Amino acid sequence: MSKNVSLTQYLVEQQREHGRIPAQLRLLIEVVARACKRIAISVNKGALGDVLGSAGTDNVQGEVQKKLDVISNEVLIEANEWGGHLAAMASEEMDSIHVVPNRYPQGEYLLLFDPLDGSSNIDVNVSIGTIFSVLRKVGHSPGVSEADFLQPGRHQAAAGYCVYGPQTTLVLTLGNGVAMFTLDRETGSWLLTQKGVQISPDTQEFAINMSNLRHWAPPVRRYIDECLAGKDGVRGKDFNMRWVASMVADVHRILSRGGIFMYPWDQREPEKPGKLRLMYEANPMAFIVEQAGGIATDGSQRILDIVPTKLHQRVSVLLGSRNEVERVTAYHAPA
Ligand code: P6P
Repeated sequence: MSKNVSLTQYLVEQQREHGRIPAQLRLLIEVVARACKRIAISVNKGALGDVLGSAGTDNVQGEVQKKLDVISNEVLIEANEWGGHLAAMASEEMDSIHVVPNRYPQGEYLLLFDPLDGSSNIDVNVSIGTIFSVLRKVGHSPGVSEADFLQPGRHQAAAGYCVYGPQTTLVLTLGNGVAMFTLDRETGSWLLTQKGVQISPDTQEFAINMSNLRHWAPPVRRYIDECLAGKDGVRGKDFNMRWVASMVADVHRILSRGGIFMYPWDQREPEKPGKLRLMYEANPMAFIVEQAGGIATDGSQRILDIVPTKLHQRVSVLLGSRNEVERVTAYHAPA
């Protein structure tokens, strides 16, 4: 792999080869990538900067906001307001959409993000990340509202995440495969380190929060019990388990070496379909996973086909290696 293909060069080449990247979308991707660099700098300060601990406020999810949640959200908003590529933004950290102020030109795209996913890991120095999803503003009616965001994930123009770990890595899809860029801290450039990422269709590694075992629905319990039975059971092979409690880190591992990630519905809060949010966690990750040959369902349907009704709605998530996700999804089918 050439060490010197920058994100900008990659986007230009994608435009030449596939004509998939209008100027506004290319600007959007580059602006988000630059914002992720700024977030990485704040994350890496840790205890040396005034960035750890609680911000003393709650977000729309009713979760205590960490200082870095608020900082990251502000970085993404400030970076994207002026460019003329967006009509509005939506964030896990904001109750309602943020319309681009009138002092700036409005663009044709909508940007959704979880500015810093995995916040519980911030203060203990475990990988966290930024997740983003790009939709087109459909129709030409003036103005923009929350309704413009309520599109199924299959309509995404782009999706990506940045994982702030031992390396700072940007993972991106524009609908033509998945590419990974590693931040070269000496030059400040995102350099292409992998393209055409493919998830192994089979795996021996599952990711789920086992402490919820007693709360799962029977199909999930059956699948995990079979994995735990190992080579002496129906699967005929042993399984390993990983759970970082940071979706970005778990999904990045699955993209890198296969696996299945599960955050299913459970009976702790039965009125909620799941913990993770559809619009800015499940949809972008599902787009990336499918572009890498994996699949993503909510146990009964393709996540990217779910028609959203609320900006912050939650969803059950099963994603990763095709054959495993198909198996556990089949267990959910009515007998
Ligand atoms: P639990 C982080 O808060 C997050 O939204 C995902 O990144 C992660 O997969 C999940 O929640 C972890 O949840 O219940 O295991 O702490």
